[in-house]
Amino acid sequence: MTADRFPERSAFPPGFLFGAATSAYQIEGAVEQDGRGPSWWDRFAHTPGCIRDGSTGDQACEHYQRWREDLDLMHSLNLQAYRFSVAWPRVLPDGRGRLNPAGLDFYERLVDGLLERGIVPYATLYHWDLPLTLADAGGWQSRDTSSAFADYAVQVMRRLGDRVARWSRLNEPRCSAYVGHLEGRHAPGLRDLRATLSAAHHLLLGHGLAMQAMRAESPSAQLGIVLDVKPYTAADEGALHQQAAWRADGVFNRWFLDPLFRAEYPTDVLAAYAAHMPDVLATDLATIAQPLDHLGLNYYTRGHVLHDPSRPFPQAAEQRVNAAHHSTMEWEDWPEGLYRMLTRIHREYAPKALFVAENGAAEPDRVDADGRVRDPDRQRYLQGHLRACAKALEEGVPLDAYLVWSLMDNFEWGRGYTQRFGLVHVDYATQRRTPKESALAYAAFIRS
Ligand code: IFM
Repeated sequence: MTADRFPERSAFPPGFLFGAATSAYQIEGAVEQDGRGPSWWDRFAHTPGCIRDGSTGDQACEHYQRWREDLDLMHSLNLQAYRFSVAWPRVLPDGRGRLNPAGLDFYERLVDGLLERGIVPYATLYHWDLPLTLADAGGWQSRDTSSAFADYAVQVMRRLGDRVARWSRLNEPRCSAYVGHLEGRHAPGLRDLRATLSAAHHLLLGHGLAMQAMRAESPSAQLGIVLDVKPYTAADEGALHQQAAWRADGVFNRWFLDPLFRAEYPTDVLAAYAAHMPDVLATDLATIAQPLDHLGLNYYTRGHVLHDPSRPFPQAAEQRVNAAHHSTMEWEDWPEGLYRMLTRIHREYAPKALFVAENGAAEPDRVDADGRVRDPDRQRYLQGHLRACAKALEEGVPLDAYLVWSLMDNFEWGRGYTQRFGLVHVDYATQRRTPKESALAYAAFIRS
């Protein structure tokens, strides 16, 4: 796939939206302002040794104070849609019960500000900032958290349901479960397979319960979920390596797609995990597999793997493809994978509508003496992935939006501020925003 120019704008149907995405803890700051309660990310980030550069999201991009300026910036970049997340602890400081009106007021101002500027609001209800009270009561390992999530979702829906175009309940349940409970790199920092599978199940259950509650509250709302997806290729043609790639696909992709679309866990992975599974009640899978109005995909890179029996299931070791460009996250730029995931998910799971909820690259950006931020690798990355979208559209995939991760540089979780994913550069000392060259090129492409 040629990746050195934008596709023709006419490759995208009328009504297709181009925009950008962020999440609350990564940009808002103001963690103690206006009645926000603590989340497990506040505690995790403040625990010595958990964040690579010792930073926290306490201040982040000060978006809580600077949201007007940020909306103007989006408008100046011709963005047509903006995906943000609602911080659960801003709305319900204890996770359930007492509502914090100031928290909802903030998101209401944000949504109204987007609409005034002609930008379509996409809201995510959970992008990893679980209220600390719920974390201390078992977090996602407890079924109670799933029902607390549904109650919270309805509260937000009541206030903003008439103005948000698209609701996603969860962002990347895989990442919440695996990176937080098995790899220990995200809150709550565990390394335990049983905890991981329990969290994954209760996240999905929370999604299903929230779907039911939100549908009952507002039958016409557009409801979905955002999954991170990753194609796995075998670094060697041998059957053992192909099988390893399929197993890795099972853990990363099918473990979430199958329950959501088929009301079942994939049997091959389930066989390997059986001894560590939480209680799955008879009705759980039907609750999880509510019909979705849309599915958001976060795509960054592929996994290129070799069979490695010395590792735990899925016994797959990732290999670096040396010739390819890699971002500062060490992620390979491989647009073909986005095309493959879009067409495969359309073919095998047939969601009514698909959108790219996140796609982007972290690069070693800096502001040059002339005030410009030159980021040709990000521009190439975006061009290649937009071309992948155009190719998928040509083949009938019902794709209707593409959102860059991220609007601006921000707190990259366990890596702190060491990674710059933004279309807009943020100088954290002054909070000065500078659109990068890729942002200007993206803006010109959108307008063209
Ligand atoms: O920054 C994250 C985001 O919060 C979720 N998806 C992946 C991004 C890059 O790591």
